[in-house]
Amino acid sequence: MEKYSMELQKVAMCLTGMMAKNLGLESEILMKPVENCIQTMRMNYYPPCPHAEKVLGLSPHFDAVGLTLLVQVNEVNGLHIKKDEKWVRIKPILGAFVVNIGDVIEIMSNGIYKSIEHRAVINTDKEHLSIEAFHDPEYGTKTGLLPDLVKENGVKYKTIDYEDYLIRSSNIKVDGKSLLDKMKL
Ligand SMILES: O=C(O)CCC(=O)C(=O)O
Repeated sequence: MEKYSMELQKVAMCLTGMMAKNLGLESEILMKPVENCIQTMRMNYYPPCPHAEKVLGLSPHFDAVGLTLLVQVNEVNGLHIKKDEKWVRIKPILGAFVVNIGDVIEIMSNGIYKSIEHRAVINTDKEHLSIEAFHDPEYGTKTGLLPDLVKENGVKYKTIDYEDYLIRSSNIKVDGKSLLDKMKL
C-alpha cells in the first residue's frame, strides 16, 4: 500500500508537471514534490442492486482537490462524467487510470483546466469497485490563482488559506453543487 501510494504520487507529479508546462509555468507549480504533496485514498465498493435505477452509488460531485487518479478495479461500469450536460459512461480499461481534474487545479489555473462533475451508478447483478487517490498541494499554502499566470480574462476565483479551503470543502454536501461556486468572484 505504501509503495503504491508513493508511486501514485510520482504519477500525479508527472501529470501536473506537464499541465504546468502547458500553461507556460514551472513544472512543480501545481504540485509540490512527493514529500510535500498531500495524498488521501478512498476505496469504494458498490454492491449490486436489483433496483439499480432507483439508487445511486455516489451522488454527482466535483473533487475539491488538485488531481484524482482513479482505478476501476473490475470491468464493471460505474463511473459517469458530465459532458455537455449529459452523463457519459467511462468504460473501464484494466490497468488504466482515470485522471480527474479537481477544483483546486481549476482555481489555480483560473479556469483553464476544468474540474469535472462525476457520479457512480449501481449495477443490477454485478459489484463495482474503485480506488481513488486524491492529490493536493502542501498545507500552509494559499488556494488561489497562480501568481505567474497571465490574468487574461481577469481573476475568476478568490484566494484563501489552504486550511480554510479544506474546512469549507469538508463542510460541503456531496450534492453536485461545487465548492467552486462559492470560490467564484
Ligand atoms: O467509484 C467511482 O467510480 C467514483 C468514485 C468517486 O468519484 C469518489 O470516490 O469521489
